[in-house]
Amino acid sequence: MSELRFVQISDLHLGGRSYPGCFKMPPEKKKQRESELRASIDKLAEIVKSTNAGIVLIPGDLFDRESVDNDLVNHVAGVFAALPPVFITPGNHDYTSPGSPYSNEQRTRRGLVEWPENVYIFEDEDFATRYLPGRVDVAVTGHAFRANVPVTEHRLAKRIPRDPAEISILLLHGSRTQFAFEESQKLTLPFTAGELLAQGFSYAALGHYHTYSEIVDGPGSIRGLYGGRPFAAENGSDGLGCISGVISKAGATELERHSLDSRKTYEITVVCDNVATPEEMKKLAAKAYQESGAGAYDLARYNFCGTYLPGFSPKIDIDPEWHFASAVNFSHLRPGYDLQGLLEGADGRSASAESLFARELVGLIEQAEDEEREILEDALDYGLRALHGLDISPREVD
Ligand SMILES: [Mn+2]
Repeated sequence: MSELRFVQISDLHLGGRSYPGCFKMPPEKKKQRESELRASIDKLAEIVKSTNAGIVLIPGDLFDRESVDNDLVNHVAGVFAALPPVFITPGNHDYTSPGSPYSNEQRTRRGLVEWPENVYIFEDEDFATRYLPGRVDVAVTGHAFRANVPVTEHRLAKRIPRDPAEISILLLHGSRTQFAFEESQKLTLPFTAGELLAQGFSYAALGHYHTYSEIVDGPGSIRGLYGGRPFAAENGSDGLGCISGVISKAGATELERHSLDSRKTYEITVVCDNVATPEEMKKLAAKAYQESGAGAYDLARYNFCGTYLPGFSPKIDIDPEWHFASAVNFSHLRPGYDLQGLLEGADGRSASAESLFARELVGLIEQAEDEEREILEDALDYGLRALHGLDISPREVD
């Protein structure tokens, strides 16, 4: 039975303004981080060699945008030249266009090096199939985004025409609909696990979603896989690196994850119970920091939750000495109003506007469900803040 060792990576978003894992950081650190991410390409090449892979699969978003630095593109092309065949499906971020880093026109105009012959970049929206050089038993089918415009059609609902091969690989950048609401990425090129499995590919390398997930068929073979985001991210998730494994006509086996990001990410929860000043918040953050075990080399996201007493804007900065970079999320922090007191006060003759407003909103909240309920809870929060003369700028929401 034919077998093929592979390495899969996608969604690196190289050259992104704030992604990957750049957090908000001063220019010097940003430069350092960018050079680390560039070095991860060399690390990837070492993994491809040490795992003895015969193919590299990149299902999209290798680059973050059209106007990525020449140096970075040339570096990637140079490193890839020393690898076994590399197949790339341009995603919604690194779509093919006259201005794309994959474009031949740009190559001469911008001074980019030529993409090496062992790198196969799919160029059309329609699926196309190429045989792996030297292997008539392996065919790779892929497609390309041609703009960052969401594709809504279920393109896997119809059978993808392709040449036959013992091992058939699909490279797809799109949204498995079952997870659409868990992911912040745009819904594009939607498909269901059933539609993918019905295509009968040996294996599908999937990109676009930033969390790891597998698609398994009836007998339990891995038929598709999102490798996830390779680098640490501002939402507190660790980088997932790249995946190596073996593909046969029965699916993928021997899957192994290889880290590419030497920095760990910590998600740190800071529970507030009617805090009254920024100083109190800072003390709680310091305690959470000490208990977290996260250090100066690490990346950290602080999630504040619980309640604060109205009268100040509950926002603080994290000490830049604590971590290489940090992010702060205040969106789960709620004002600790005496809501019960306000509701009781709504009955009297001298009911305040605040009490009447609270009663009205609480009545609506009790009748509402799901998203509408959340909106009304926010309305109550913003409204009470406004009545207290507090900051009502929109909160960061997940
Ligand atoms: Mn994408």
